[in-house]
Amino acid sequence: MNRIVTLDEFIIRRQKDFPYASGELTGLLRDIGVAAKIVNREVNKAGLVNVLGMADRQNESGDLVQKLDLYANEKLIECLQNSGECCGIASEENEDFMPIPPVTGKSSKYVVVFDPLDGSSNIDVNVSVGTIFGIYRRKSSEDGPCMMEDFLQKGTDLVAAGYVLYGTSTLLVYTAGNGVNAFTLDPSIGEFCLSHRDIQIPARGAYYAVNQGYYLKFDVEMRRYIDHCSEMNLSLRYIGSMVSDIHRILFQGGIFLYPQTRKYPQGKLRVVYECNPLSFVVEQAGGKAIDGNLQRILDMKPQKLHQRSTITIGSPDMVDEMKEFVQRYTSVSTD
Ligand code: AHM
Ligand code: MG
Repeated sequence: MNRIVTLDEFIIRRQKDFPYASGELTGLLRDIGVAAKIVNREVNKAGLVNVLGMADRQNESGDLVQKLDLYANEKLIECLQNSGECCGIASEENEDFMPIPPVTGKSSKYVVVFDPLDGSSNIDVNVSVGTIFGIYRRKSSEDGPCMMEDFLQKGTDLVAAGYVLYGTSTLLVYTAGNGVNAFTLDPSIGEFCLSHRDIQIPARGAYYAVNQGYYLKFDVEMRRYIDHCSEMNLSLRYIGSMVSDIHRILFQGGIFLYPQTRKYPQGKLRVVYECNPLSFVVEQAGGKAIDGNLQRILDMKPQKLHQRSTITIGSPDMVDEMKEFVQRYTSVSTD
């Protein structure tokens, strides 16, 4: 039988791969793992306790916030704040970033961005949700509090990123720029255990994921591409939780699209909290991610914390094909 490798053991071993690592990044990943276990416990019993339903407010981006989102947000903030392994955090649920004062007098060089509970419309109906996170090295001086510039970095500057999927089992998937590994929570011992080493996304797959209900609101070239997916006999799978949809594609191949619509002319998904961390994971697994202008997502410099973007992400050959398809169709229709 293979020996069990826990998340803690794995990240400590990997720390040795970075000659100047001080242990802060290792500590941060562990904090995120702890918060994920706490959130997982609440997600699992959400039907039993009074955490279901809408809280009385809307989040910064105007969406309805559900109570479990607030809980997950609080737990992540608590875990990251108490350890002092980062100097600031920015959450999709908060309007502004939060500087974190040094805990033991020593200031940290990292900031963390996260979407505490992605796909929250799924909570009430017992369908998968997830947590998305990204870690950047700060740009501002370590002598003072973190600044906005620390959070508005390109995705190419990410030091680590990942997600937790609260599904039929709970998985933590992360990359520190050296491949992608997945850890499955073993509830009997309360540990995330290495379950999938060096994940490689298939070059193409049998699925496309898009909110087909918005079909008539998409631009004509996007409608043509979606027709093409259907003509190719691809199966449509759309969970409405980006983490879950991307997770399927990471393992089985396929393409996920969230194009512009009339309601979301810039796209719906947030660059800092959703697009960048998931694009980093997918690229590290050999996939690709581009925006509606066919530019690489990770090269985009966000101008504000809650900036949204269009996105096409997934298997490399399928993203390339979609790009060529849109380029060809656009040039034909403007000729
Ligand atoms: P959330 O962070 O408020 O949950 O919103 C993000 C979610 C994604 O997980 C998902 O892909 C998308 O919104 C679904 O949006 P839509 O219902 O418009 O298709
Ligand atoms: Mg989200």
